[in-house]
Amino acid sequence: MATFNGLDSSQKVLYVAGGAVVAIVTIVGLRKLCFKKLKAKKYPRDTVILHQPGRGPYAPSLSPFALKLETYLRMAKIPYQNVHGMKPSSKGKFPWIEYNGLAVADTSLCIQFLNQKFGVDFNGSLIPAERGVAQAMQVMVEEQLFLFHVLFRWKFENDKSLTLKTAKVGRLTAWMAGKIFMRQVTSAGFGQHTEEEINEMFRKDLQSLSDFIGTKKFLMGDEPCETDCAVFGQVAVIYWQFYGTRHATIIKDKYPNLASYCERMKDTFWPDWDECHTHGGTREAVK
Ligand SMILES: N[C@@H](CCC(=O)N[C@@H](CS)C(=O)NCC(=O)O)C(=O)O
Repeated sequence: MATFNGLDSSQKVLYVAGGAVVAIVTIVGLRKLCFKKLKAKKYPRDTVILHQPGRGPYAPSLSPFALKLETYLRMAKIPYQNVHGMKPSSKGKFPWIEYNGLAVADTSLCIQFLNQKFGVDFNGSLIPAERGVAQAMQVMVEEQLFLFHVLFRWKFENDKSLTLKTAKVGRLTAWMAGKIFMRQVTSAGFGQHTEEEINEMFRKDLQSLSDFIGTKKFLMGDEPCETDCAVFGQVAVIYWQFYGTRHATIIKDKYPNLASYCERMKDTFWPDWDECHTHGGTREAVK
C-alpha cells in the first residue's frame, strides 16, 4: 500500500487539496446545520408557531384551512405567533404548526395535538349522535365543498388577478399551484364534471349546511364547538372571498343564515378582523 511519503510531489498536492475540499465542505455543512438549529430556536417557547401563507384580501387568509386553525387557536386562547410564508409542512401542505421545536402537519392533527397538550375539548359536551353529525359536516365541507371552491377558483372561467396579487406569487407558481389543485380535484373524482353539475353539487352542500344550522347561533347550538372552526374556515372564504367567480354573492343572496353565521364567528373570535386582511390588496395587513 502506498504511503503519503511514497507519493510524488504532484500526487501529494492533489492529496492535500482533496483533503482541504472535504474539510471545507464538512465545516460549511456543519455551520449550516447549526444555523438551522439556531434559526429553529429563535421562536419563543410555549407558543404555537402557525406557518401559513400571507393574509388574504377580505379575510385573514385565502386558505380555509389556515382560517380554521387560527380560529381554533383563538377559541382555545392558546398563545400563538404567525409566520407568514410559503414553506409547506413535511406533508406538502399549508398551514402547519411548530410547538417547542416539534412540527405538526394537517390542521385536524394540529388540533388533536393541541387539544391534548392544552387539555381542550370543544366537542366534549356533544352527545355521541351530535359528535357524529359534527364530524360528517366537517368531512362534507373539507373534502367536498373545498374541492368545489377550488374548481370555481382555479378551473372555471374567472378573474384570478386579485388572488395572484394578494398571494404575491409569480405566474409560474400560480400555474403550478393550479395544476396541483386540479390533480387533487381529479383524483377525488370531480375533474370530469361539467360546471353545471358542480354548481348543483355546490348548492346542495351549502343548502344542507344552511338547513342544518337553521336558526342556531353556531353549528351545534348556542355555543361554538371545535367543528365550527372547520365550517367557518370553508364558508368564510366563499362568503368574503369568492370575488372573480360567478358565485361571489351566493351566500349573501341565497343563504342569509350562513352569512349571519359567518358574521357571528367573526365578531366572536376576530375582533381585529380588519387588521388581519389587506382590504382588497390595497394595503399590508397590520396583524
Ligand atoms: N387536510 C389538510 C388540507 C390542507 C390543504 O389542502 N391546504 C391547501 C391550501 S388551502 C394546500 O396546502 N394546498 C397545496 C397542495 O395541495 O399542494 C389540512 O387540514 O391541513
